[in-house]
Amino acid sequence: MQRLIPTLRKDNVDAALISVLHSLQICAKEIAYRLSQGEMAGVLGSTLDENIQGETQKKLDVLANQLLKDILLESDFVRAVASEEEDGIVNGNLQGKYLVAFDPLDGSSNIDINSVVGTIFSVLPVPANASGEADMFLQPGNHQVAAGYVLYGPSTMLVLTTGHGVRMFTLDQTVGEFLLTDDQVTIEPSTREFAINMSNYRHWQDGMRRYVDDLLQGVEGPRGKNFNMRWVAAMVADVHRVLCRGGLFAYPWDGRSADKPYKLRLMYEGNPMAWLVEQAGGLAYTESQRIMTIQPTDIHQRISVILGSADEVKSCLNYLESSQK
Ligand code: AFP
Repeated sequence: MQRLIPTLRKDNVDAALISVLHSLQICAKEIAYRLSQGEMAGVLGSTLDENIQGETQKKLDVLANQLLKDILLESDFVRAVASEEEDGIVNGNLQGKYLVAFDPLDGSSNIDINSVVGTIFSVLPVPANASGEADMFLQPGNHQVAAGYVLYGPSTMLVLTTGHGVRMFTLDQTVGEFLLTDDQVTIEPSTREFAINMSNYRHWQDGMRRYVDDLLQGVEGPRGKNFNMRWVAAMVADVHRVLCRGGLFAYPWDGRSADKPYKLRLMYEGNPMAWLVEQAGGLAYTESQRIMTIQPTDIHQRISVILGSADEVKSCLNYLESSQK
């Protein structure tokens, strides 16, 4: 089985970008090891600090963030990083060609129940006349040069695109290498599975409620087929399932609090997942726009997300559109 770096070389990926992805795989192996130590690593539980988004940080969030920062900023090719756990960007090498945005541990509330978590990342080119400020990162998702995630589950997997389709690598613990285990991930257009946090039902728009109502009616309803539902509460795991066997994943607009109508972050959740899903033949939208075309206004911007099997995403968007009329 092929290792990560030779696979990237075969795809003619720029040597500097390969080096950045190599740094990311070093971080992934270290984070995977710490997670596998569980309670014994002495890192579980809350630090009692809050990150800039008002969420309690877990010790492993802090540790993963620090590791990613330290290793990426050591690279000659990384100009700056942006993290879910950092208010502003952190500058690295002034000559670096790339910017890396990441969520160090997505689904971190799963850590204390020994469940699946992941690291999501997005690599962007440094724009011309780079300011050294956060605005360097404010590029739409279709500027990404690499995107992916590491899933820390029963096995550790790296799922990656550089624009040559989606590849899945599995960490072989015996040799400490990510080996290519699926070289052409594809998402079937139709599905019978959806993922959404149903407890928010009463806060959704009418169109989203009507869409889910019809899914729940199964063969007796207008969709004429039964649907299954899954929710891991870590985007990385829910999107991984969609990449493996299709499905629709949604975290839509909701009216719980006027100042926070969206949950997921554009730069290090929406964009990288959108590119992976599109590269695998699926679709990734907000209620009204292809995610990859959104012009970001803030590195921590939140958006709604509807992604997965193409026919099902279209169907969901039709419900939303017709309820606007
Ligand atoms: P945390 O990383 O803060 O735990 O959040 C994970 C997440 O942003 C995303 O990965 C999940 O899809 C979503 O939250 C789960 O949200 P619910 O709390 O509504 O289940």
